[in-house]
Amino acid sequence: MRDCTKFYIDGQWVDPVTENTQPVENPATEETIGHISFGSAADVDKAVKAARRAFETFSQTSKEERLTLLRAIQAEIANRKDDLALAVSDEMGAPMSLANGPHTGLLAGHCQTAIEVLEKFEFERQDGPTLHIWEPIGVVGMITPWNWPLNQIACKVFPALATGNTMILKPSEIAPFDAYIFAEIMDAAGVPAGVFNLVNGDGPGVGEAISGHPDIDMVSFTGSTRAGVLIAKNAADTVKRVAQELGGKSPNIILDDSAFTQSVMRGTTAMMGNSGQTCTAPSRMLVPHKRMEEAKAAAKEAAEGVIPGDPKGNATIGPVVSKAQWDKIQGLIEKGIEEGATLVAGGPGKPEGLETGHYVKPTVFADVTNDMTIAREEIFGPVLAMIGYDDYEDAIRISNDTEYGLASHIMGEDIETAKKLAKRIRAGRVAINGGYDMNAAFGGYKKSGNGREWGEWGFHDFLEVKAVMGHS
Ligand code: TXE
Repeated sequence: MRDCTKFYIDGQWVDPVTENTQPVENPATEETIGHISFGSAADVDKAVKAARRAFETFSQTSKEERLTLLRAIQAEIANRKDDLALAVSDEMGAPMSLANGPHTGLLAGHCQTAIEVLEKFEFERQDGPTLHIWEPIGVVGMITPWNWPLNQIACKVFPALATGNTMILKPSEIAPFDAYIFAEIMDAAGVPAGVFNLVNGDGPGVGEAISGHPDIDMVSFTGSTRAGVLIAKNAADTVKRVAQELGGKSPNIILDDSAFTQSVMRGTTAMMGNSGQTCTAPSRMLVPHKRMEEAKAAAKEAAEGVIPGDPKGNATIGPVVSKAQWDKIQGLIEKGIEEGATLVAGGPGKPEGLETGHYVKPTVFADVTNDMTIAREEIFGPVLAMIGYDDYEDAIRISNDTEYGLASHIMGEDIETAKKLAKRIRAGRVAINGGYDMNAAFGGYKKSGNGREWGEWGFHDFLEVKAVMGHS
């Protein structure tokens, strides 16, 4: 049993101001696997005071001092990699291969990127008569979700630390154990007291205390558009900076000249990865109308090759994170059938033999039109919607006909055509033929959010710019 009921504040493991112990479930077994405390505004206040005190000195540290710190954290991450992977698998149901691979790999990757960016980053620049200085924004509140829990912590903590900020992290109450180990890593690496603080709890209890706190300068949030809007509203009175990484409904345009069967299969498998719980998931596959039948066959084969099951076994995907998510996904699968989409693979209910655990059948819908609910709402489960298009113009129109704009994908041989199309998509990212880069900007247009994470882009999110004039 993991009992992680303390908070990490001012370099100490402390009890919550008011005891409020809550269970945490393993979504694969539906058993309680441990406990955390839900904090309150009083705990947030303690953490803010510690972070504010620490900011006085930490903001004045040199780049070299912060590089030394990041390298010490990097070494501790390597020491605790197995513990982190097991925690992620236990709390959100990720197969061990995924937990040992991308989940922990992204944490280490963002740490390495922050080191490389910091080595080169110039915090001062003379522009004609003006000296521009980049300074840390101050105390940052970080609110993170459960779907890529380590990645989302890494995207915020490392650039914030590299640029001299202090912080309070509230991880998801659904998947909090990896964050607990992360706090142990920060402690073991010698992060000065008050620079990094961890307070657990839910949105209304701790999240709102963070977004509304008058002495927090910025809130960096990843999660649902629903919560992102509430956070921005609650933050408005204190005029703090709000960075939001929210939902997505990403198009994946399969061009006629792509290696068609392979592209459809790859896109289908990618949709199912992490049980579909990825904000950049290629959830709307756009295929030429005339090739819909071919696409159906390829997608069906790929979906049937995705094996849901025990995360500690050889399954390709685990369960989804909670009963609430399972219910939401089932409702949307039912809606797809009701609204007339063709069910090609999967469907409602649990996969055979997996009655315990929040397992979802890898599901593919074809002949979907872009006005159907399954084409508009973020399902956040292993459910693909295949939509037909007539020509490039139609593909672009459908791609942009969404309230989201986080990611998009294009598969095609002619790179010049793919690049032309990429420029017309209203989204923060376009991956051509699966392109991927840890230094590429990550963030959304429209209701997918504000601000940019990853690489140097993430540094700017946590910096103020000061102009000093009249000195030369
Ligand atoms: O997210 P919430 P939920 C989407 C996805 C999913 C849906 C619901 O579609 O099905 O959101 O997931 C904290 N003030 N994404 O309900 O509620 C909460 O405690 C401050 C997309 O689990 O957004 C947790 O730490 N904080 C997404 C975090 O917000 C609040 C990742 C995320 O929880 C709050 C996850 C409030 N009022 C879900 N309410 C992505 N962009 O990757 C909640 N929280």
